[in-house]
Amino acid sequence: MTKAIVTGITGQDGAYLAELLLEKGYIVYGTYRRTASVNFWRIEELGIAKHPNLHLVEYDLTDLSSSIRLLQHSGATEVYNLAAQSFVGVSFEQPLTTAEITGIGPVNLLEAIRIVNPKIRFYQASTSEMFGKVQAIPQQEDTPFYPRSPYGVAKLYAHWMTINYRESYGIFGTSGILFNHESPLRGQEFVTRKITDSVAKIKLGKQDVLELGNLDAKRDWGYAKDYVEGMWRMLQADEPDTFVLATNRTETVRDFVTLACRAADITIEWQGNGEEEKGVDVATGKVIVQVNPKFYRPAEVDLLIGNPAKAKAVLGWEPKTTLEELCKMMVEADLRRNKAGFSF
Ligand code: NDP
Ligand code: GDR
Repeated sequence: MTKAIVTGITGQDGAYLAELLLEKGYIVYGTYRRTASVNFWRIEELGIAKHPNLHLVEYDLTDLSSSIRLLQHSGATEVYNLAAQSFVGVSFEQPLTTAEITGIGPVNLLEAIRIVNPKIRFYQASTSEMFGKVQAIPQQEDTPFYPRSPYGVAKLYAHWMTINYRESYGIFGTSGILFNHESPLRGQEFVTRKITDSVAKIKLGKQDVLELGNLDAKRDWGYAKDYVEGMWRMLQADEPDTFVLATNRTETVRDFVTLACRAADITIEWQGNGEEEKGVDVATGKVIVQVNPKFYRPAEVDLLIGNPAKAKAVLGWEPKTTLEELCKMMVEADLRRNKAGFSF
């Protein structure tokens, strides 16, 4: 049985990737951080927390010696590095922590691979945030990078280090440049899940208003479950490489709110502009969405749209889920959770 390490199993992608690998018959070593109250709600919701082939291992990406021990003790031949301080907004407040975890952290794993077993295959979770300020539309593997946040800069360092270990030491280091991907397991700090959870609460009378920042930002949103399949395919390829995963469709944050409202049977009308913009429930006349500048970022990534043609040609990967299906799935999950009296 193939053994794989998934760092960041308590996160959205870690949970879905672990589920996929277990379905494929892998033994999975899923890493989590020691915290006062560890949160396994995602792997519990997927029903894999007690799977006999899932080993949960305490681990911190910033620690070289524990990276070495993780590889030695597991005997894994595939490492998926999904761990990161992944919230762009927080990276402006905590740039150094973000650099240590998101930028330098992956190098601990690359060094550990070099020391323990250079044949181990390594996946680095790179990001469309590295493209940042628009240099070309759509963005693809050879588009110049221009990151616009400490998070994007840190990820770019880890991306180039993955390529550098590939070229310097022949390590199978692959970098997946993934555009935004969402799901019912998305963290509530990210805009799509913040929207779907709030729309569910508004629908159920548990919340009055949803406050958002920049409604004009455009993102290429896909479904996380489709994207973890792409990660796995990247490590089964003949050669290590760099691949973009995206849907090639972009929509504004405002459009996502409209879709979420539609999925909850609410018709929304937009009034005003900029910081004065409001979303009004047509049936009741109540303001349900308003802009709060506190959610704006010091520097914004205005427009992301990716071209996944290389992933299709080399890996046979394609996104399967439309934005409408994804948004509906998220709203329905949040309606269900909020009706049951909880929402993570
Ligand atoms: P999440 O924020 O949901 O998960 C991040 C995971 O990293 C959590 O399990 C977190 O643990 C863990 N982690 C954070 N710091 C450390 C550390 N010092 N040591 C070990 N583990 C740590 O992210 P996603 O699942 O959404 O994303 C997965 C990866 O893909 C991330 O690297 C992200 O930057 C990248 N990415 C994500 C995209 C997306 O749209 N989702 C797009 C492109 C890239 P804890 O629960 O303890 O905080
Ligand atoms: P992003 O995702 O920064 O693209 O990073 P996020 O959902 O946080 O923001 C998307 C866009 O929405 C705008 N926005 C708001 N964002 C948040 N979080 N909260 C708000 O209230 C709000 N209002 C407007 C943002 O300004 C932004 O333009 C995600 C993360 O998963 C990264 O780890 C990953 O690398 C990238 O996607 C690809």
